[in-house]
Amino acid sequence: MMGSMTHRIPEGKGPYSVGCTDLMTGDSTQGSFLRLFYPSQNDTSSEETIWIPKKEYYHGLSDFLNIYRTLGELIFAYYVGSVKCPAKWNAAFKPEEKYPLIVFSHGLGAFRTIYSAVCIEMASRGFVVASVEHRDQSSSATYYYTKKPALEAKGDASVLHKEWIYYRKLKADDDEVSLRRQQVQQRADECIRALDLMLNINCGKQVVNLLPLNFNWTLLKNSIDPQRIAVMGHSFGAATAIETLSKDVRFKCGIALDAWMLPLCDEVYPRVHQPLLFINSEKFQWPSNILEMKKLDSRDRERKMITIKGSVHQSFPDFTFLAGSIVGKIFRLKGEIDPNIAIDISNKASLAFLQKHLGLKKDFDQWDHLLDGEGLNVIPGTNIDLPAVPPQSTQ
Ligand code: 71H
Repeated sequence: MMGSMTHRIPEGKGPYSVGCTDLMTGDSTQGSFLRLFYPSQNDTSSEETIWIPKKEYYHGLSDFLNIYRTLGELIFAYYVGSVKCPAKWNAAFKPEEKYPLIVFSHGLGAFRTIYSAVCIEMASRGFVVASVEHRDQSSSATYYYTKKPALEAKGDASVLHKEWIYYRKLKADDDEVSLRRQQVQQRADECIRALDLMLNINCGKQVVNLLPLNFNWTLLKNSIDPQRIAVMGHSFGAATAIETLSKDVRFKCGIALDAWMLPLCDEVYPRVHQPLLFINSEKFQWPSNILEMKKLDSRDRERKMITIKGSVHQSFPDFTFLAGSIVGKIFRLKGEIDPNIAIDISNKASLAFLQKHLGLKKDFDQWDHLLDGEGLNVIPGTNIDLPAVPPQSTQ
């Protein structure tokens, strides 16, 4: 059904081998936690990457989906416990080139590891991709380390203690808009911190990874092009990408996958000067959400919007590739379109847009037509009928 041999997360289609590692810095929630996908040296020794690395993520997903943790753990362990994503775990970074960087932001109830079909494709085309795990209580689960004084230890020794943060459900008297606005601020700050961290590594600063991994970070020195940085995200993560653009001009463009606009307030729209691409699914969107996207339109700013026919909100995260047709339909993890075709359209349109606005010298312009909504299974703009625009006063 889910983790069967026939259903796999697709491999990257570009020329680079893809490596994957995790990085956590700082002994508080103020640090960074990210999964890095990157062009790697051909490394036959290293193994593929475990897709969902800890059982706590199953518990968090269970909470998010309103199922009992013990039942959820059983189901997830059975169906996806052995799933790997097609990137070589801790393979050596491939230096001697300056790669553009993408900071990726996940959706509500998601976490850093479950957009690997997108992140791996980008890395296989020569991007370094930092997939952030947010600590704003919108992830199903995440963790950080704190310094706890070791009571038994003599002197002032302290030990690092793991703390889990789970998804915060809406309470009866919660104001969703104000909660999401608060969260999107923290999310954008986390994207910016991830950029700071990657640029420090690029400058050769030593990194202290709290995770006990063997990875040579010094190979990344001078391997990121600080002029070529993009931010990308899905749903709440797409709102995060937009908020991030408004806060930090080091990000040169953004890609919003099936954006959920509720977390954004009107004041951010005029502050977004960078080019922005909206890639929407056919089934998730509705008029008021599209109207919010339209508020970002301006004559002197590059805005593109396309819709992938037959796609659903879950066409962007990885579960769509693992579900069989029955489970896929019941949980709306799959639309009418083959998930591989849908993600190819999304990835190719993204690559074409990134080439244009980061000034890359690659062949991604072969997919320029997708940005105009031309081609099979894609439409320009939106499938959503919008209320007629009232006639503009000429006074
Ligand atoms: N929901 N990100 C969740 C309502 C629809 C769901 C997620 C259930 C996932 C399995 C079924 C959709 C929205 C809505 C903003 C957003 C991001 F594993 C994943 C977990 C989360 C993969 C992707 C995500 S989904 C998402 O930023 C936004 C508005 N959504 C969404 O939240 N309910 C609780 C029931 C309300 C809070 C489809 C669905 C899903 C099944 C699994 F079984 F395969 F794991 C995953």
